[in-house]
Amino acid sequence: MAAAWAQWEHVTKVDPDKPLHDGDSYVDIADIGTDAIILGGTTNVTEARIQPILDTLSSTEIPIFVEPTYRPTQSHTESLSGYLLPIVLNADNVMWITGAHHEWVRSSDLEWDYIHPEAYIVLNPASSVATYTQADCNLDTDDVVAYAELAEQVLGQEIVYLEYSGMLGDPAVVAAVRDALSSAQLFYGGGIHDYDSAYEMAKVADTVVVGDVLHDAGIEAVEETVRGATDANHES
Ligand code: 1GP
Repeated sequence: MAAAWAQWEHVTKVDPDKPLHDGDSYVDIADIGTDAIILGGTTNVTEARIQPILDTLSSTEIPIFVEPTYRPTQSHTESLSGYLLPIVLNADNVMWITGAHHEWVRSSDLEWDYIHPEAYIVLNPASSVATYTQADCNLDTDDVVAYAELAEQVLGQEIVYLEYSGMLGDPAVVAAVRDALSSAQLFYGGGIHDYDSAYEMAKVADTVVVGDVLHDAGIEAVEETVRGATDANHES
């Protein structure tokens, strides 16, 4: 069976720590053509914050995954498709490579069918995720490509995630990474805020992830990014 994310072109990342834009509701996100919702953020992605959002989305069909900052023990519910567990390959703090994960595995029985790792490469030194994980973002294209190959060929990762959170990345780096991957799905996230930025990054990544613009500008702006990603993937 193909992985859930194999057909994802556009994903909306909802930060449970940030309010939605005025007048928006979670349910509306399901209708804009985005392929999945990821509930994720650098901190406070806790069960207490996640559960009410899952409850609100229970009437929708859209796949919903959580990038937890808590031990992912919540049993599978109808509205939750699974967990995506970030491993930050260029973190200086081992906590974000295997540390927290080791703790979680050690302290409970996890439902592995619903837990999928993502190999993150964090590339915006000014982002809170870079600060939090003490990521070494001083990487040239060859360094980034090497991390991606390491993820796929050595660590067997099925998702490689180029994380520029808060800034638009370099499409040449993204293209170089995609060229180097054989079958891993390349997620790109960071700074996508309109049709053009979504189009540009969807041309070089398999899946674009749109986050902050949802909270800052609202669902209509995210819908524009869906159009950009769709056109990039489907124009002849
Ligand atoms: C963040 O990759 C996502 O984890 C999206 O980034 O918030 O900059 O859109 P933005």
